[in-house]
Amino acid sequence: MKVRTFYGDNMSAVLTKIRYEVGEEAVILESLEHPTHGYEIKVGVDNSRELKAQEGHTRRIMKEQGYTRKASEMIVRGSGSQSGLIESISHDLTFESQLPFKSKVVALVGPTGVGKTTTIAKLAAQFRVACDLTIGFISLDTYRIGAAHQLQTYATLLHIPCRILDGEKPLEEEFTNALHGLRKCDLIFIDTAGCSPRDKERLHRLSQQMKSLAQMERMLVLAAPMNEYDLRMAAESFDQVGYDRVILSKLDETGFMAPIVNTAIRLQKPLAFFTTGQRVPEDIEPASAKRLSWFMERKMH
Ligand SMILES: Nc1nc2c(ncn2[C@@H]2O[C@H](COP(=O)(O)OP(=O)(O)O)[C@@H](O)[C@H]2O)c(=O)[nH]1
Ligand SMILES: [Mg+2]
Repeated sequence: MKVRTFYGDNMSAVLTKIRYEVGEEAVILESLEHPTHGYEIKVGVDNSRELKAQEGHTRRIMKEQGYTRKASEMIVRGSGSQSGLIESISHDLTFESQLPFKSKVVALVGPTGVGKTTTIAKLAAQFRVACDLTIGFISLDTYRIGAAHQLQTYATLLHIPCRILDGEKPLEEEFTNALHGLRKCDLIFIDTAGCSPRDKERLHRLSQQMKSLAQMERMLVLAAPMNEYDLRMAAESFDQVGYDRVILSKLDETGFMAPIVNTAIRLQKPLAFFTTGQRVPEDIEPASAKRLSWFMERKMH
């Protein structure tokens, strides 16, 4: 219920005003003579219909923008203020960007072109400075000519040791050797080959590789500009590979946040980092409800 205050020369003038503006639904809460305004009456107004209409309006916009019912509920619950939306997002999604990683070895997995290699370079550069860690790279991406070279280039620029596995040799042995070579590092990032969610054979191979290798934390990278169908396919496919946390990339590239927000809610995994551009190492930040709400609000109005 909303409280409104009316003034007038006398009681009957105020009541006429109330009847005219609010109608019969007004409930008188307080009525008194006012020292300067003549007469004052406070009334309670049932605004549930107004609120329902507002809510319906917000829900309609959310639906038009492609948000699922669960995501719309999250937004409607938090509508009205930015802090409300942040609270509502924090209720439905988990954010875990803090160090240390769950393991000394961290692999980034995900579809092709989402930004895995670039994100590894950003993370390495940031953590090396912020946490004074010695970092190493291992590339499992031996499918594409030049893919490992990209990681190697970043490694050279950042003065980070980098091992590229030979795709022709037994993987486990190669990997053990690479780990041994990097044994003095505090943190090792593994770059993996991008896998199309439709390429079942390669996905199976990647999941076998991941299982056979040393204990590691896996982070799934998903790009915000991907469409809902591809995001859903990727999430389902990479379930078989397994992952602990999620990185949302390329948030700078789209104002259409519904697909990535729907997916984040569906995944039920903690969000770790957001990437927001091509610059290495600047364009990466810890994932947070506040920043996600900012990206979502950019489009909502
Ligand atoms: N706009 C934008 N581009 C990005 C971002 N992250 C990566 N990229 C670009 O996406 C392209 C693919 O990145 P790459 O790291 O090779 O993807 P990978 O195949 O998953 O390893 C490159 O041109 C990157 O510069 C980001 O956050 N925003
Ligand atoms: Mg790559």
